[in-house]
Amino acid sequence: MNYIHKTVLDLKHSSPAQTEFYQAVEEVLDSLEPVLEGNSNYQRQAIIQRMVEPERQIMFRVPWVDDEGNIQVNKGYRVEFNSALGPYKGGLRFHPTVNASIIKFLGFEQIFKNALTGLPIGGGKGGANFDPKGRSDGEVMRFCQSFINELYRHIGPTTDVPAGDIGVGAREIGYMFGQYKRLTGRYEGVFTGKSLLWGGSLVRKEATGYGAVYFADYMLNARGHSLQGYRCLVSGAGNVAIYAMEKLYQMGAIPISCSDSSGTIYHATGVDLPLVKQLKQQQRTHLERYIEVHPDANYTPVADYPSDGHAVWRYSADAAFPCATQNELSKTDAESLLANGCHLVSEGANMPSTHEAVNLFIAAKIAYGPGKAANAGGVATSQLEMAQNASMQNWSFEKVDQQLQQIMKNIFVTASDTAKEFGQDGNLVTGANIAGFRRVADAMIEQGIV
Ligand code: NDP
Ligand code: 2IT
Repeated sequence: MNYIHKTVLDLKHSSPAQTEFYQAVEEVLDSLEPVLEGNSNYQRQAIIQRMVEPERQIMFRVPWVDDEGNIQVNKGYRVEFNSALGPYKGGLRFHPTVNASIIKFLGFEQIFKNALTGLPIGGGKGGANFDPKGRSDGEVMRFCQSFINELYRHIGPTTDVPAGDIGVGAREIGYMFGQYKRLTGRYEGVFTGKSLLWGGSLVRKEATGYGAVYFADYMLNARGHSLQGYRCLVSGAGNVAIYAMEKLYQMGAIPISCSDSSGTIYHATGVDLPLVKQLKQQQRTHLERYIEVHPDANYTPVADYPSDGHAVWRYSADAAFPCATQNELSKTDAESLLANGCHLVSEGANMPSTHEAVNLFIAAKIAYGPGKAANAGGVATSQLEMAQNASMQNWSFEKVDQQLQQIMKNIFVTASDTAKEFGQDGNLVTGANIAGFRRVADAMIEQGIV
């Protein structure tokens, strides 16, 4: 369609060299053709052009001093993408690969993901090209303080509420909250993913991984199956992957792999989750150490990965849960998964499958839950944390977990009903994109040209 094609072309001129951002935009816009054709008002209102341009983008210098006394300089970002549905909400990523394209793709995805939760949250994302690996707690603290010395003036509990993402967990949120409090003198719910000691919510830590597994189970239930006995490939060994594996075990499935930036573990009898938690959460070390304890497991270092993809997806399994990072599942990986009998993919990570891989899953009609639907449990539980902070309450684990399950179910039903409405039964990419889009677009129209 001309309108969509022209918007993407204009974007490539106005925001050059942002490959991941174009990928995320094209995936959403491709799905919107039927809804745009059926409603000329969206085009008259220039909704697409307005949606692909962030409301505000902040880029800033983050200088800090390392343990040797050297001055280090990183680049910080916060992209406040869309506030039609509520305050900007989305995580912060600290990883050496962070750049404007990565933050914009994540912020763009976040708009539709947050809309799908049905909760009052807009979309935003931020981060820095800082690598916390190998840094002392003191260095991480000084970096976080410097990051907040600029960011504090842009965020607030009713304006923009950051949380964690890759490289940002409870430790980093603690240091950032402390500095925000010192600078503003205010003790308020400006971050989510906080420690349970001072304003965090039960289940937030587990929510993204648990949510991706609940979503998988709802997809299977609709096809007359359940996760019981499923052998599952998981990638990643961070916050999302660990709690996805925990929930898989609780639901009677068996996670047989995990990975990190150094390599992939395959353990046919089931991943030793307490060991992975110890290696990654406490020792902050590489997964290679896993085979010292379990010589029967297989470890593939990154150097030995296939040139056209990732070692983790070349094993045989019933289901796959990509939970590490973007574009970690290639076309060849998807072909290998399908050839080996995989019939369920639930994305804990953001945009982990390439566009070609997604198309193969859709064409094969397997149960495929795109990230913006399947991993929305994290941000949804962040909103439950905001609700508890605002009402000065602490809800029980069971109460939050029940709400998380209900939200994941609603997302599945909404995406699946919307797919059906547009004649694409079972295509949750189309369903999720259109359902998220309609909610945001209609709110934007009602709020005028702003
Ligand atoms: P963590 O930092 O806790 O873990 C990330 C994991 O992925 C680590 O095992 C890391 O390896 C690995 N990894 C990260 N980047 C790469 C890379 N470029 N190549 C290979 N491995 C990599 O992050 P999260 O678990 O929080 O996030 C994982 C994914 O889930 C991301 O896509 C994130 O955007 C998404 N997500 C996170 C949510 C949350 O609530 N945290 C919510 C929704 C989505 P290593 O340990 O070696 O660094
Ligand atoms: O990608 C995501 O949804 C997140 N990193 C979580 C965002 C949040 O605000 O909890």
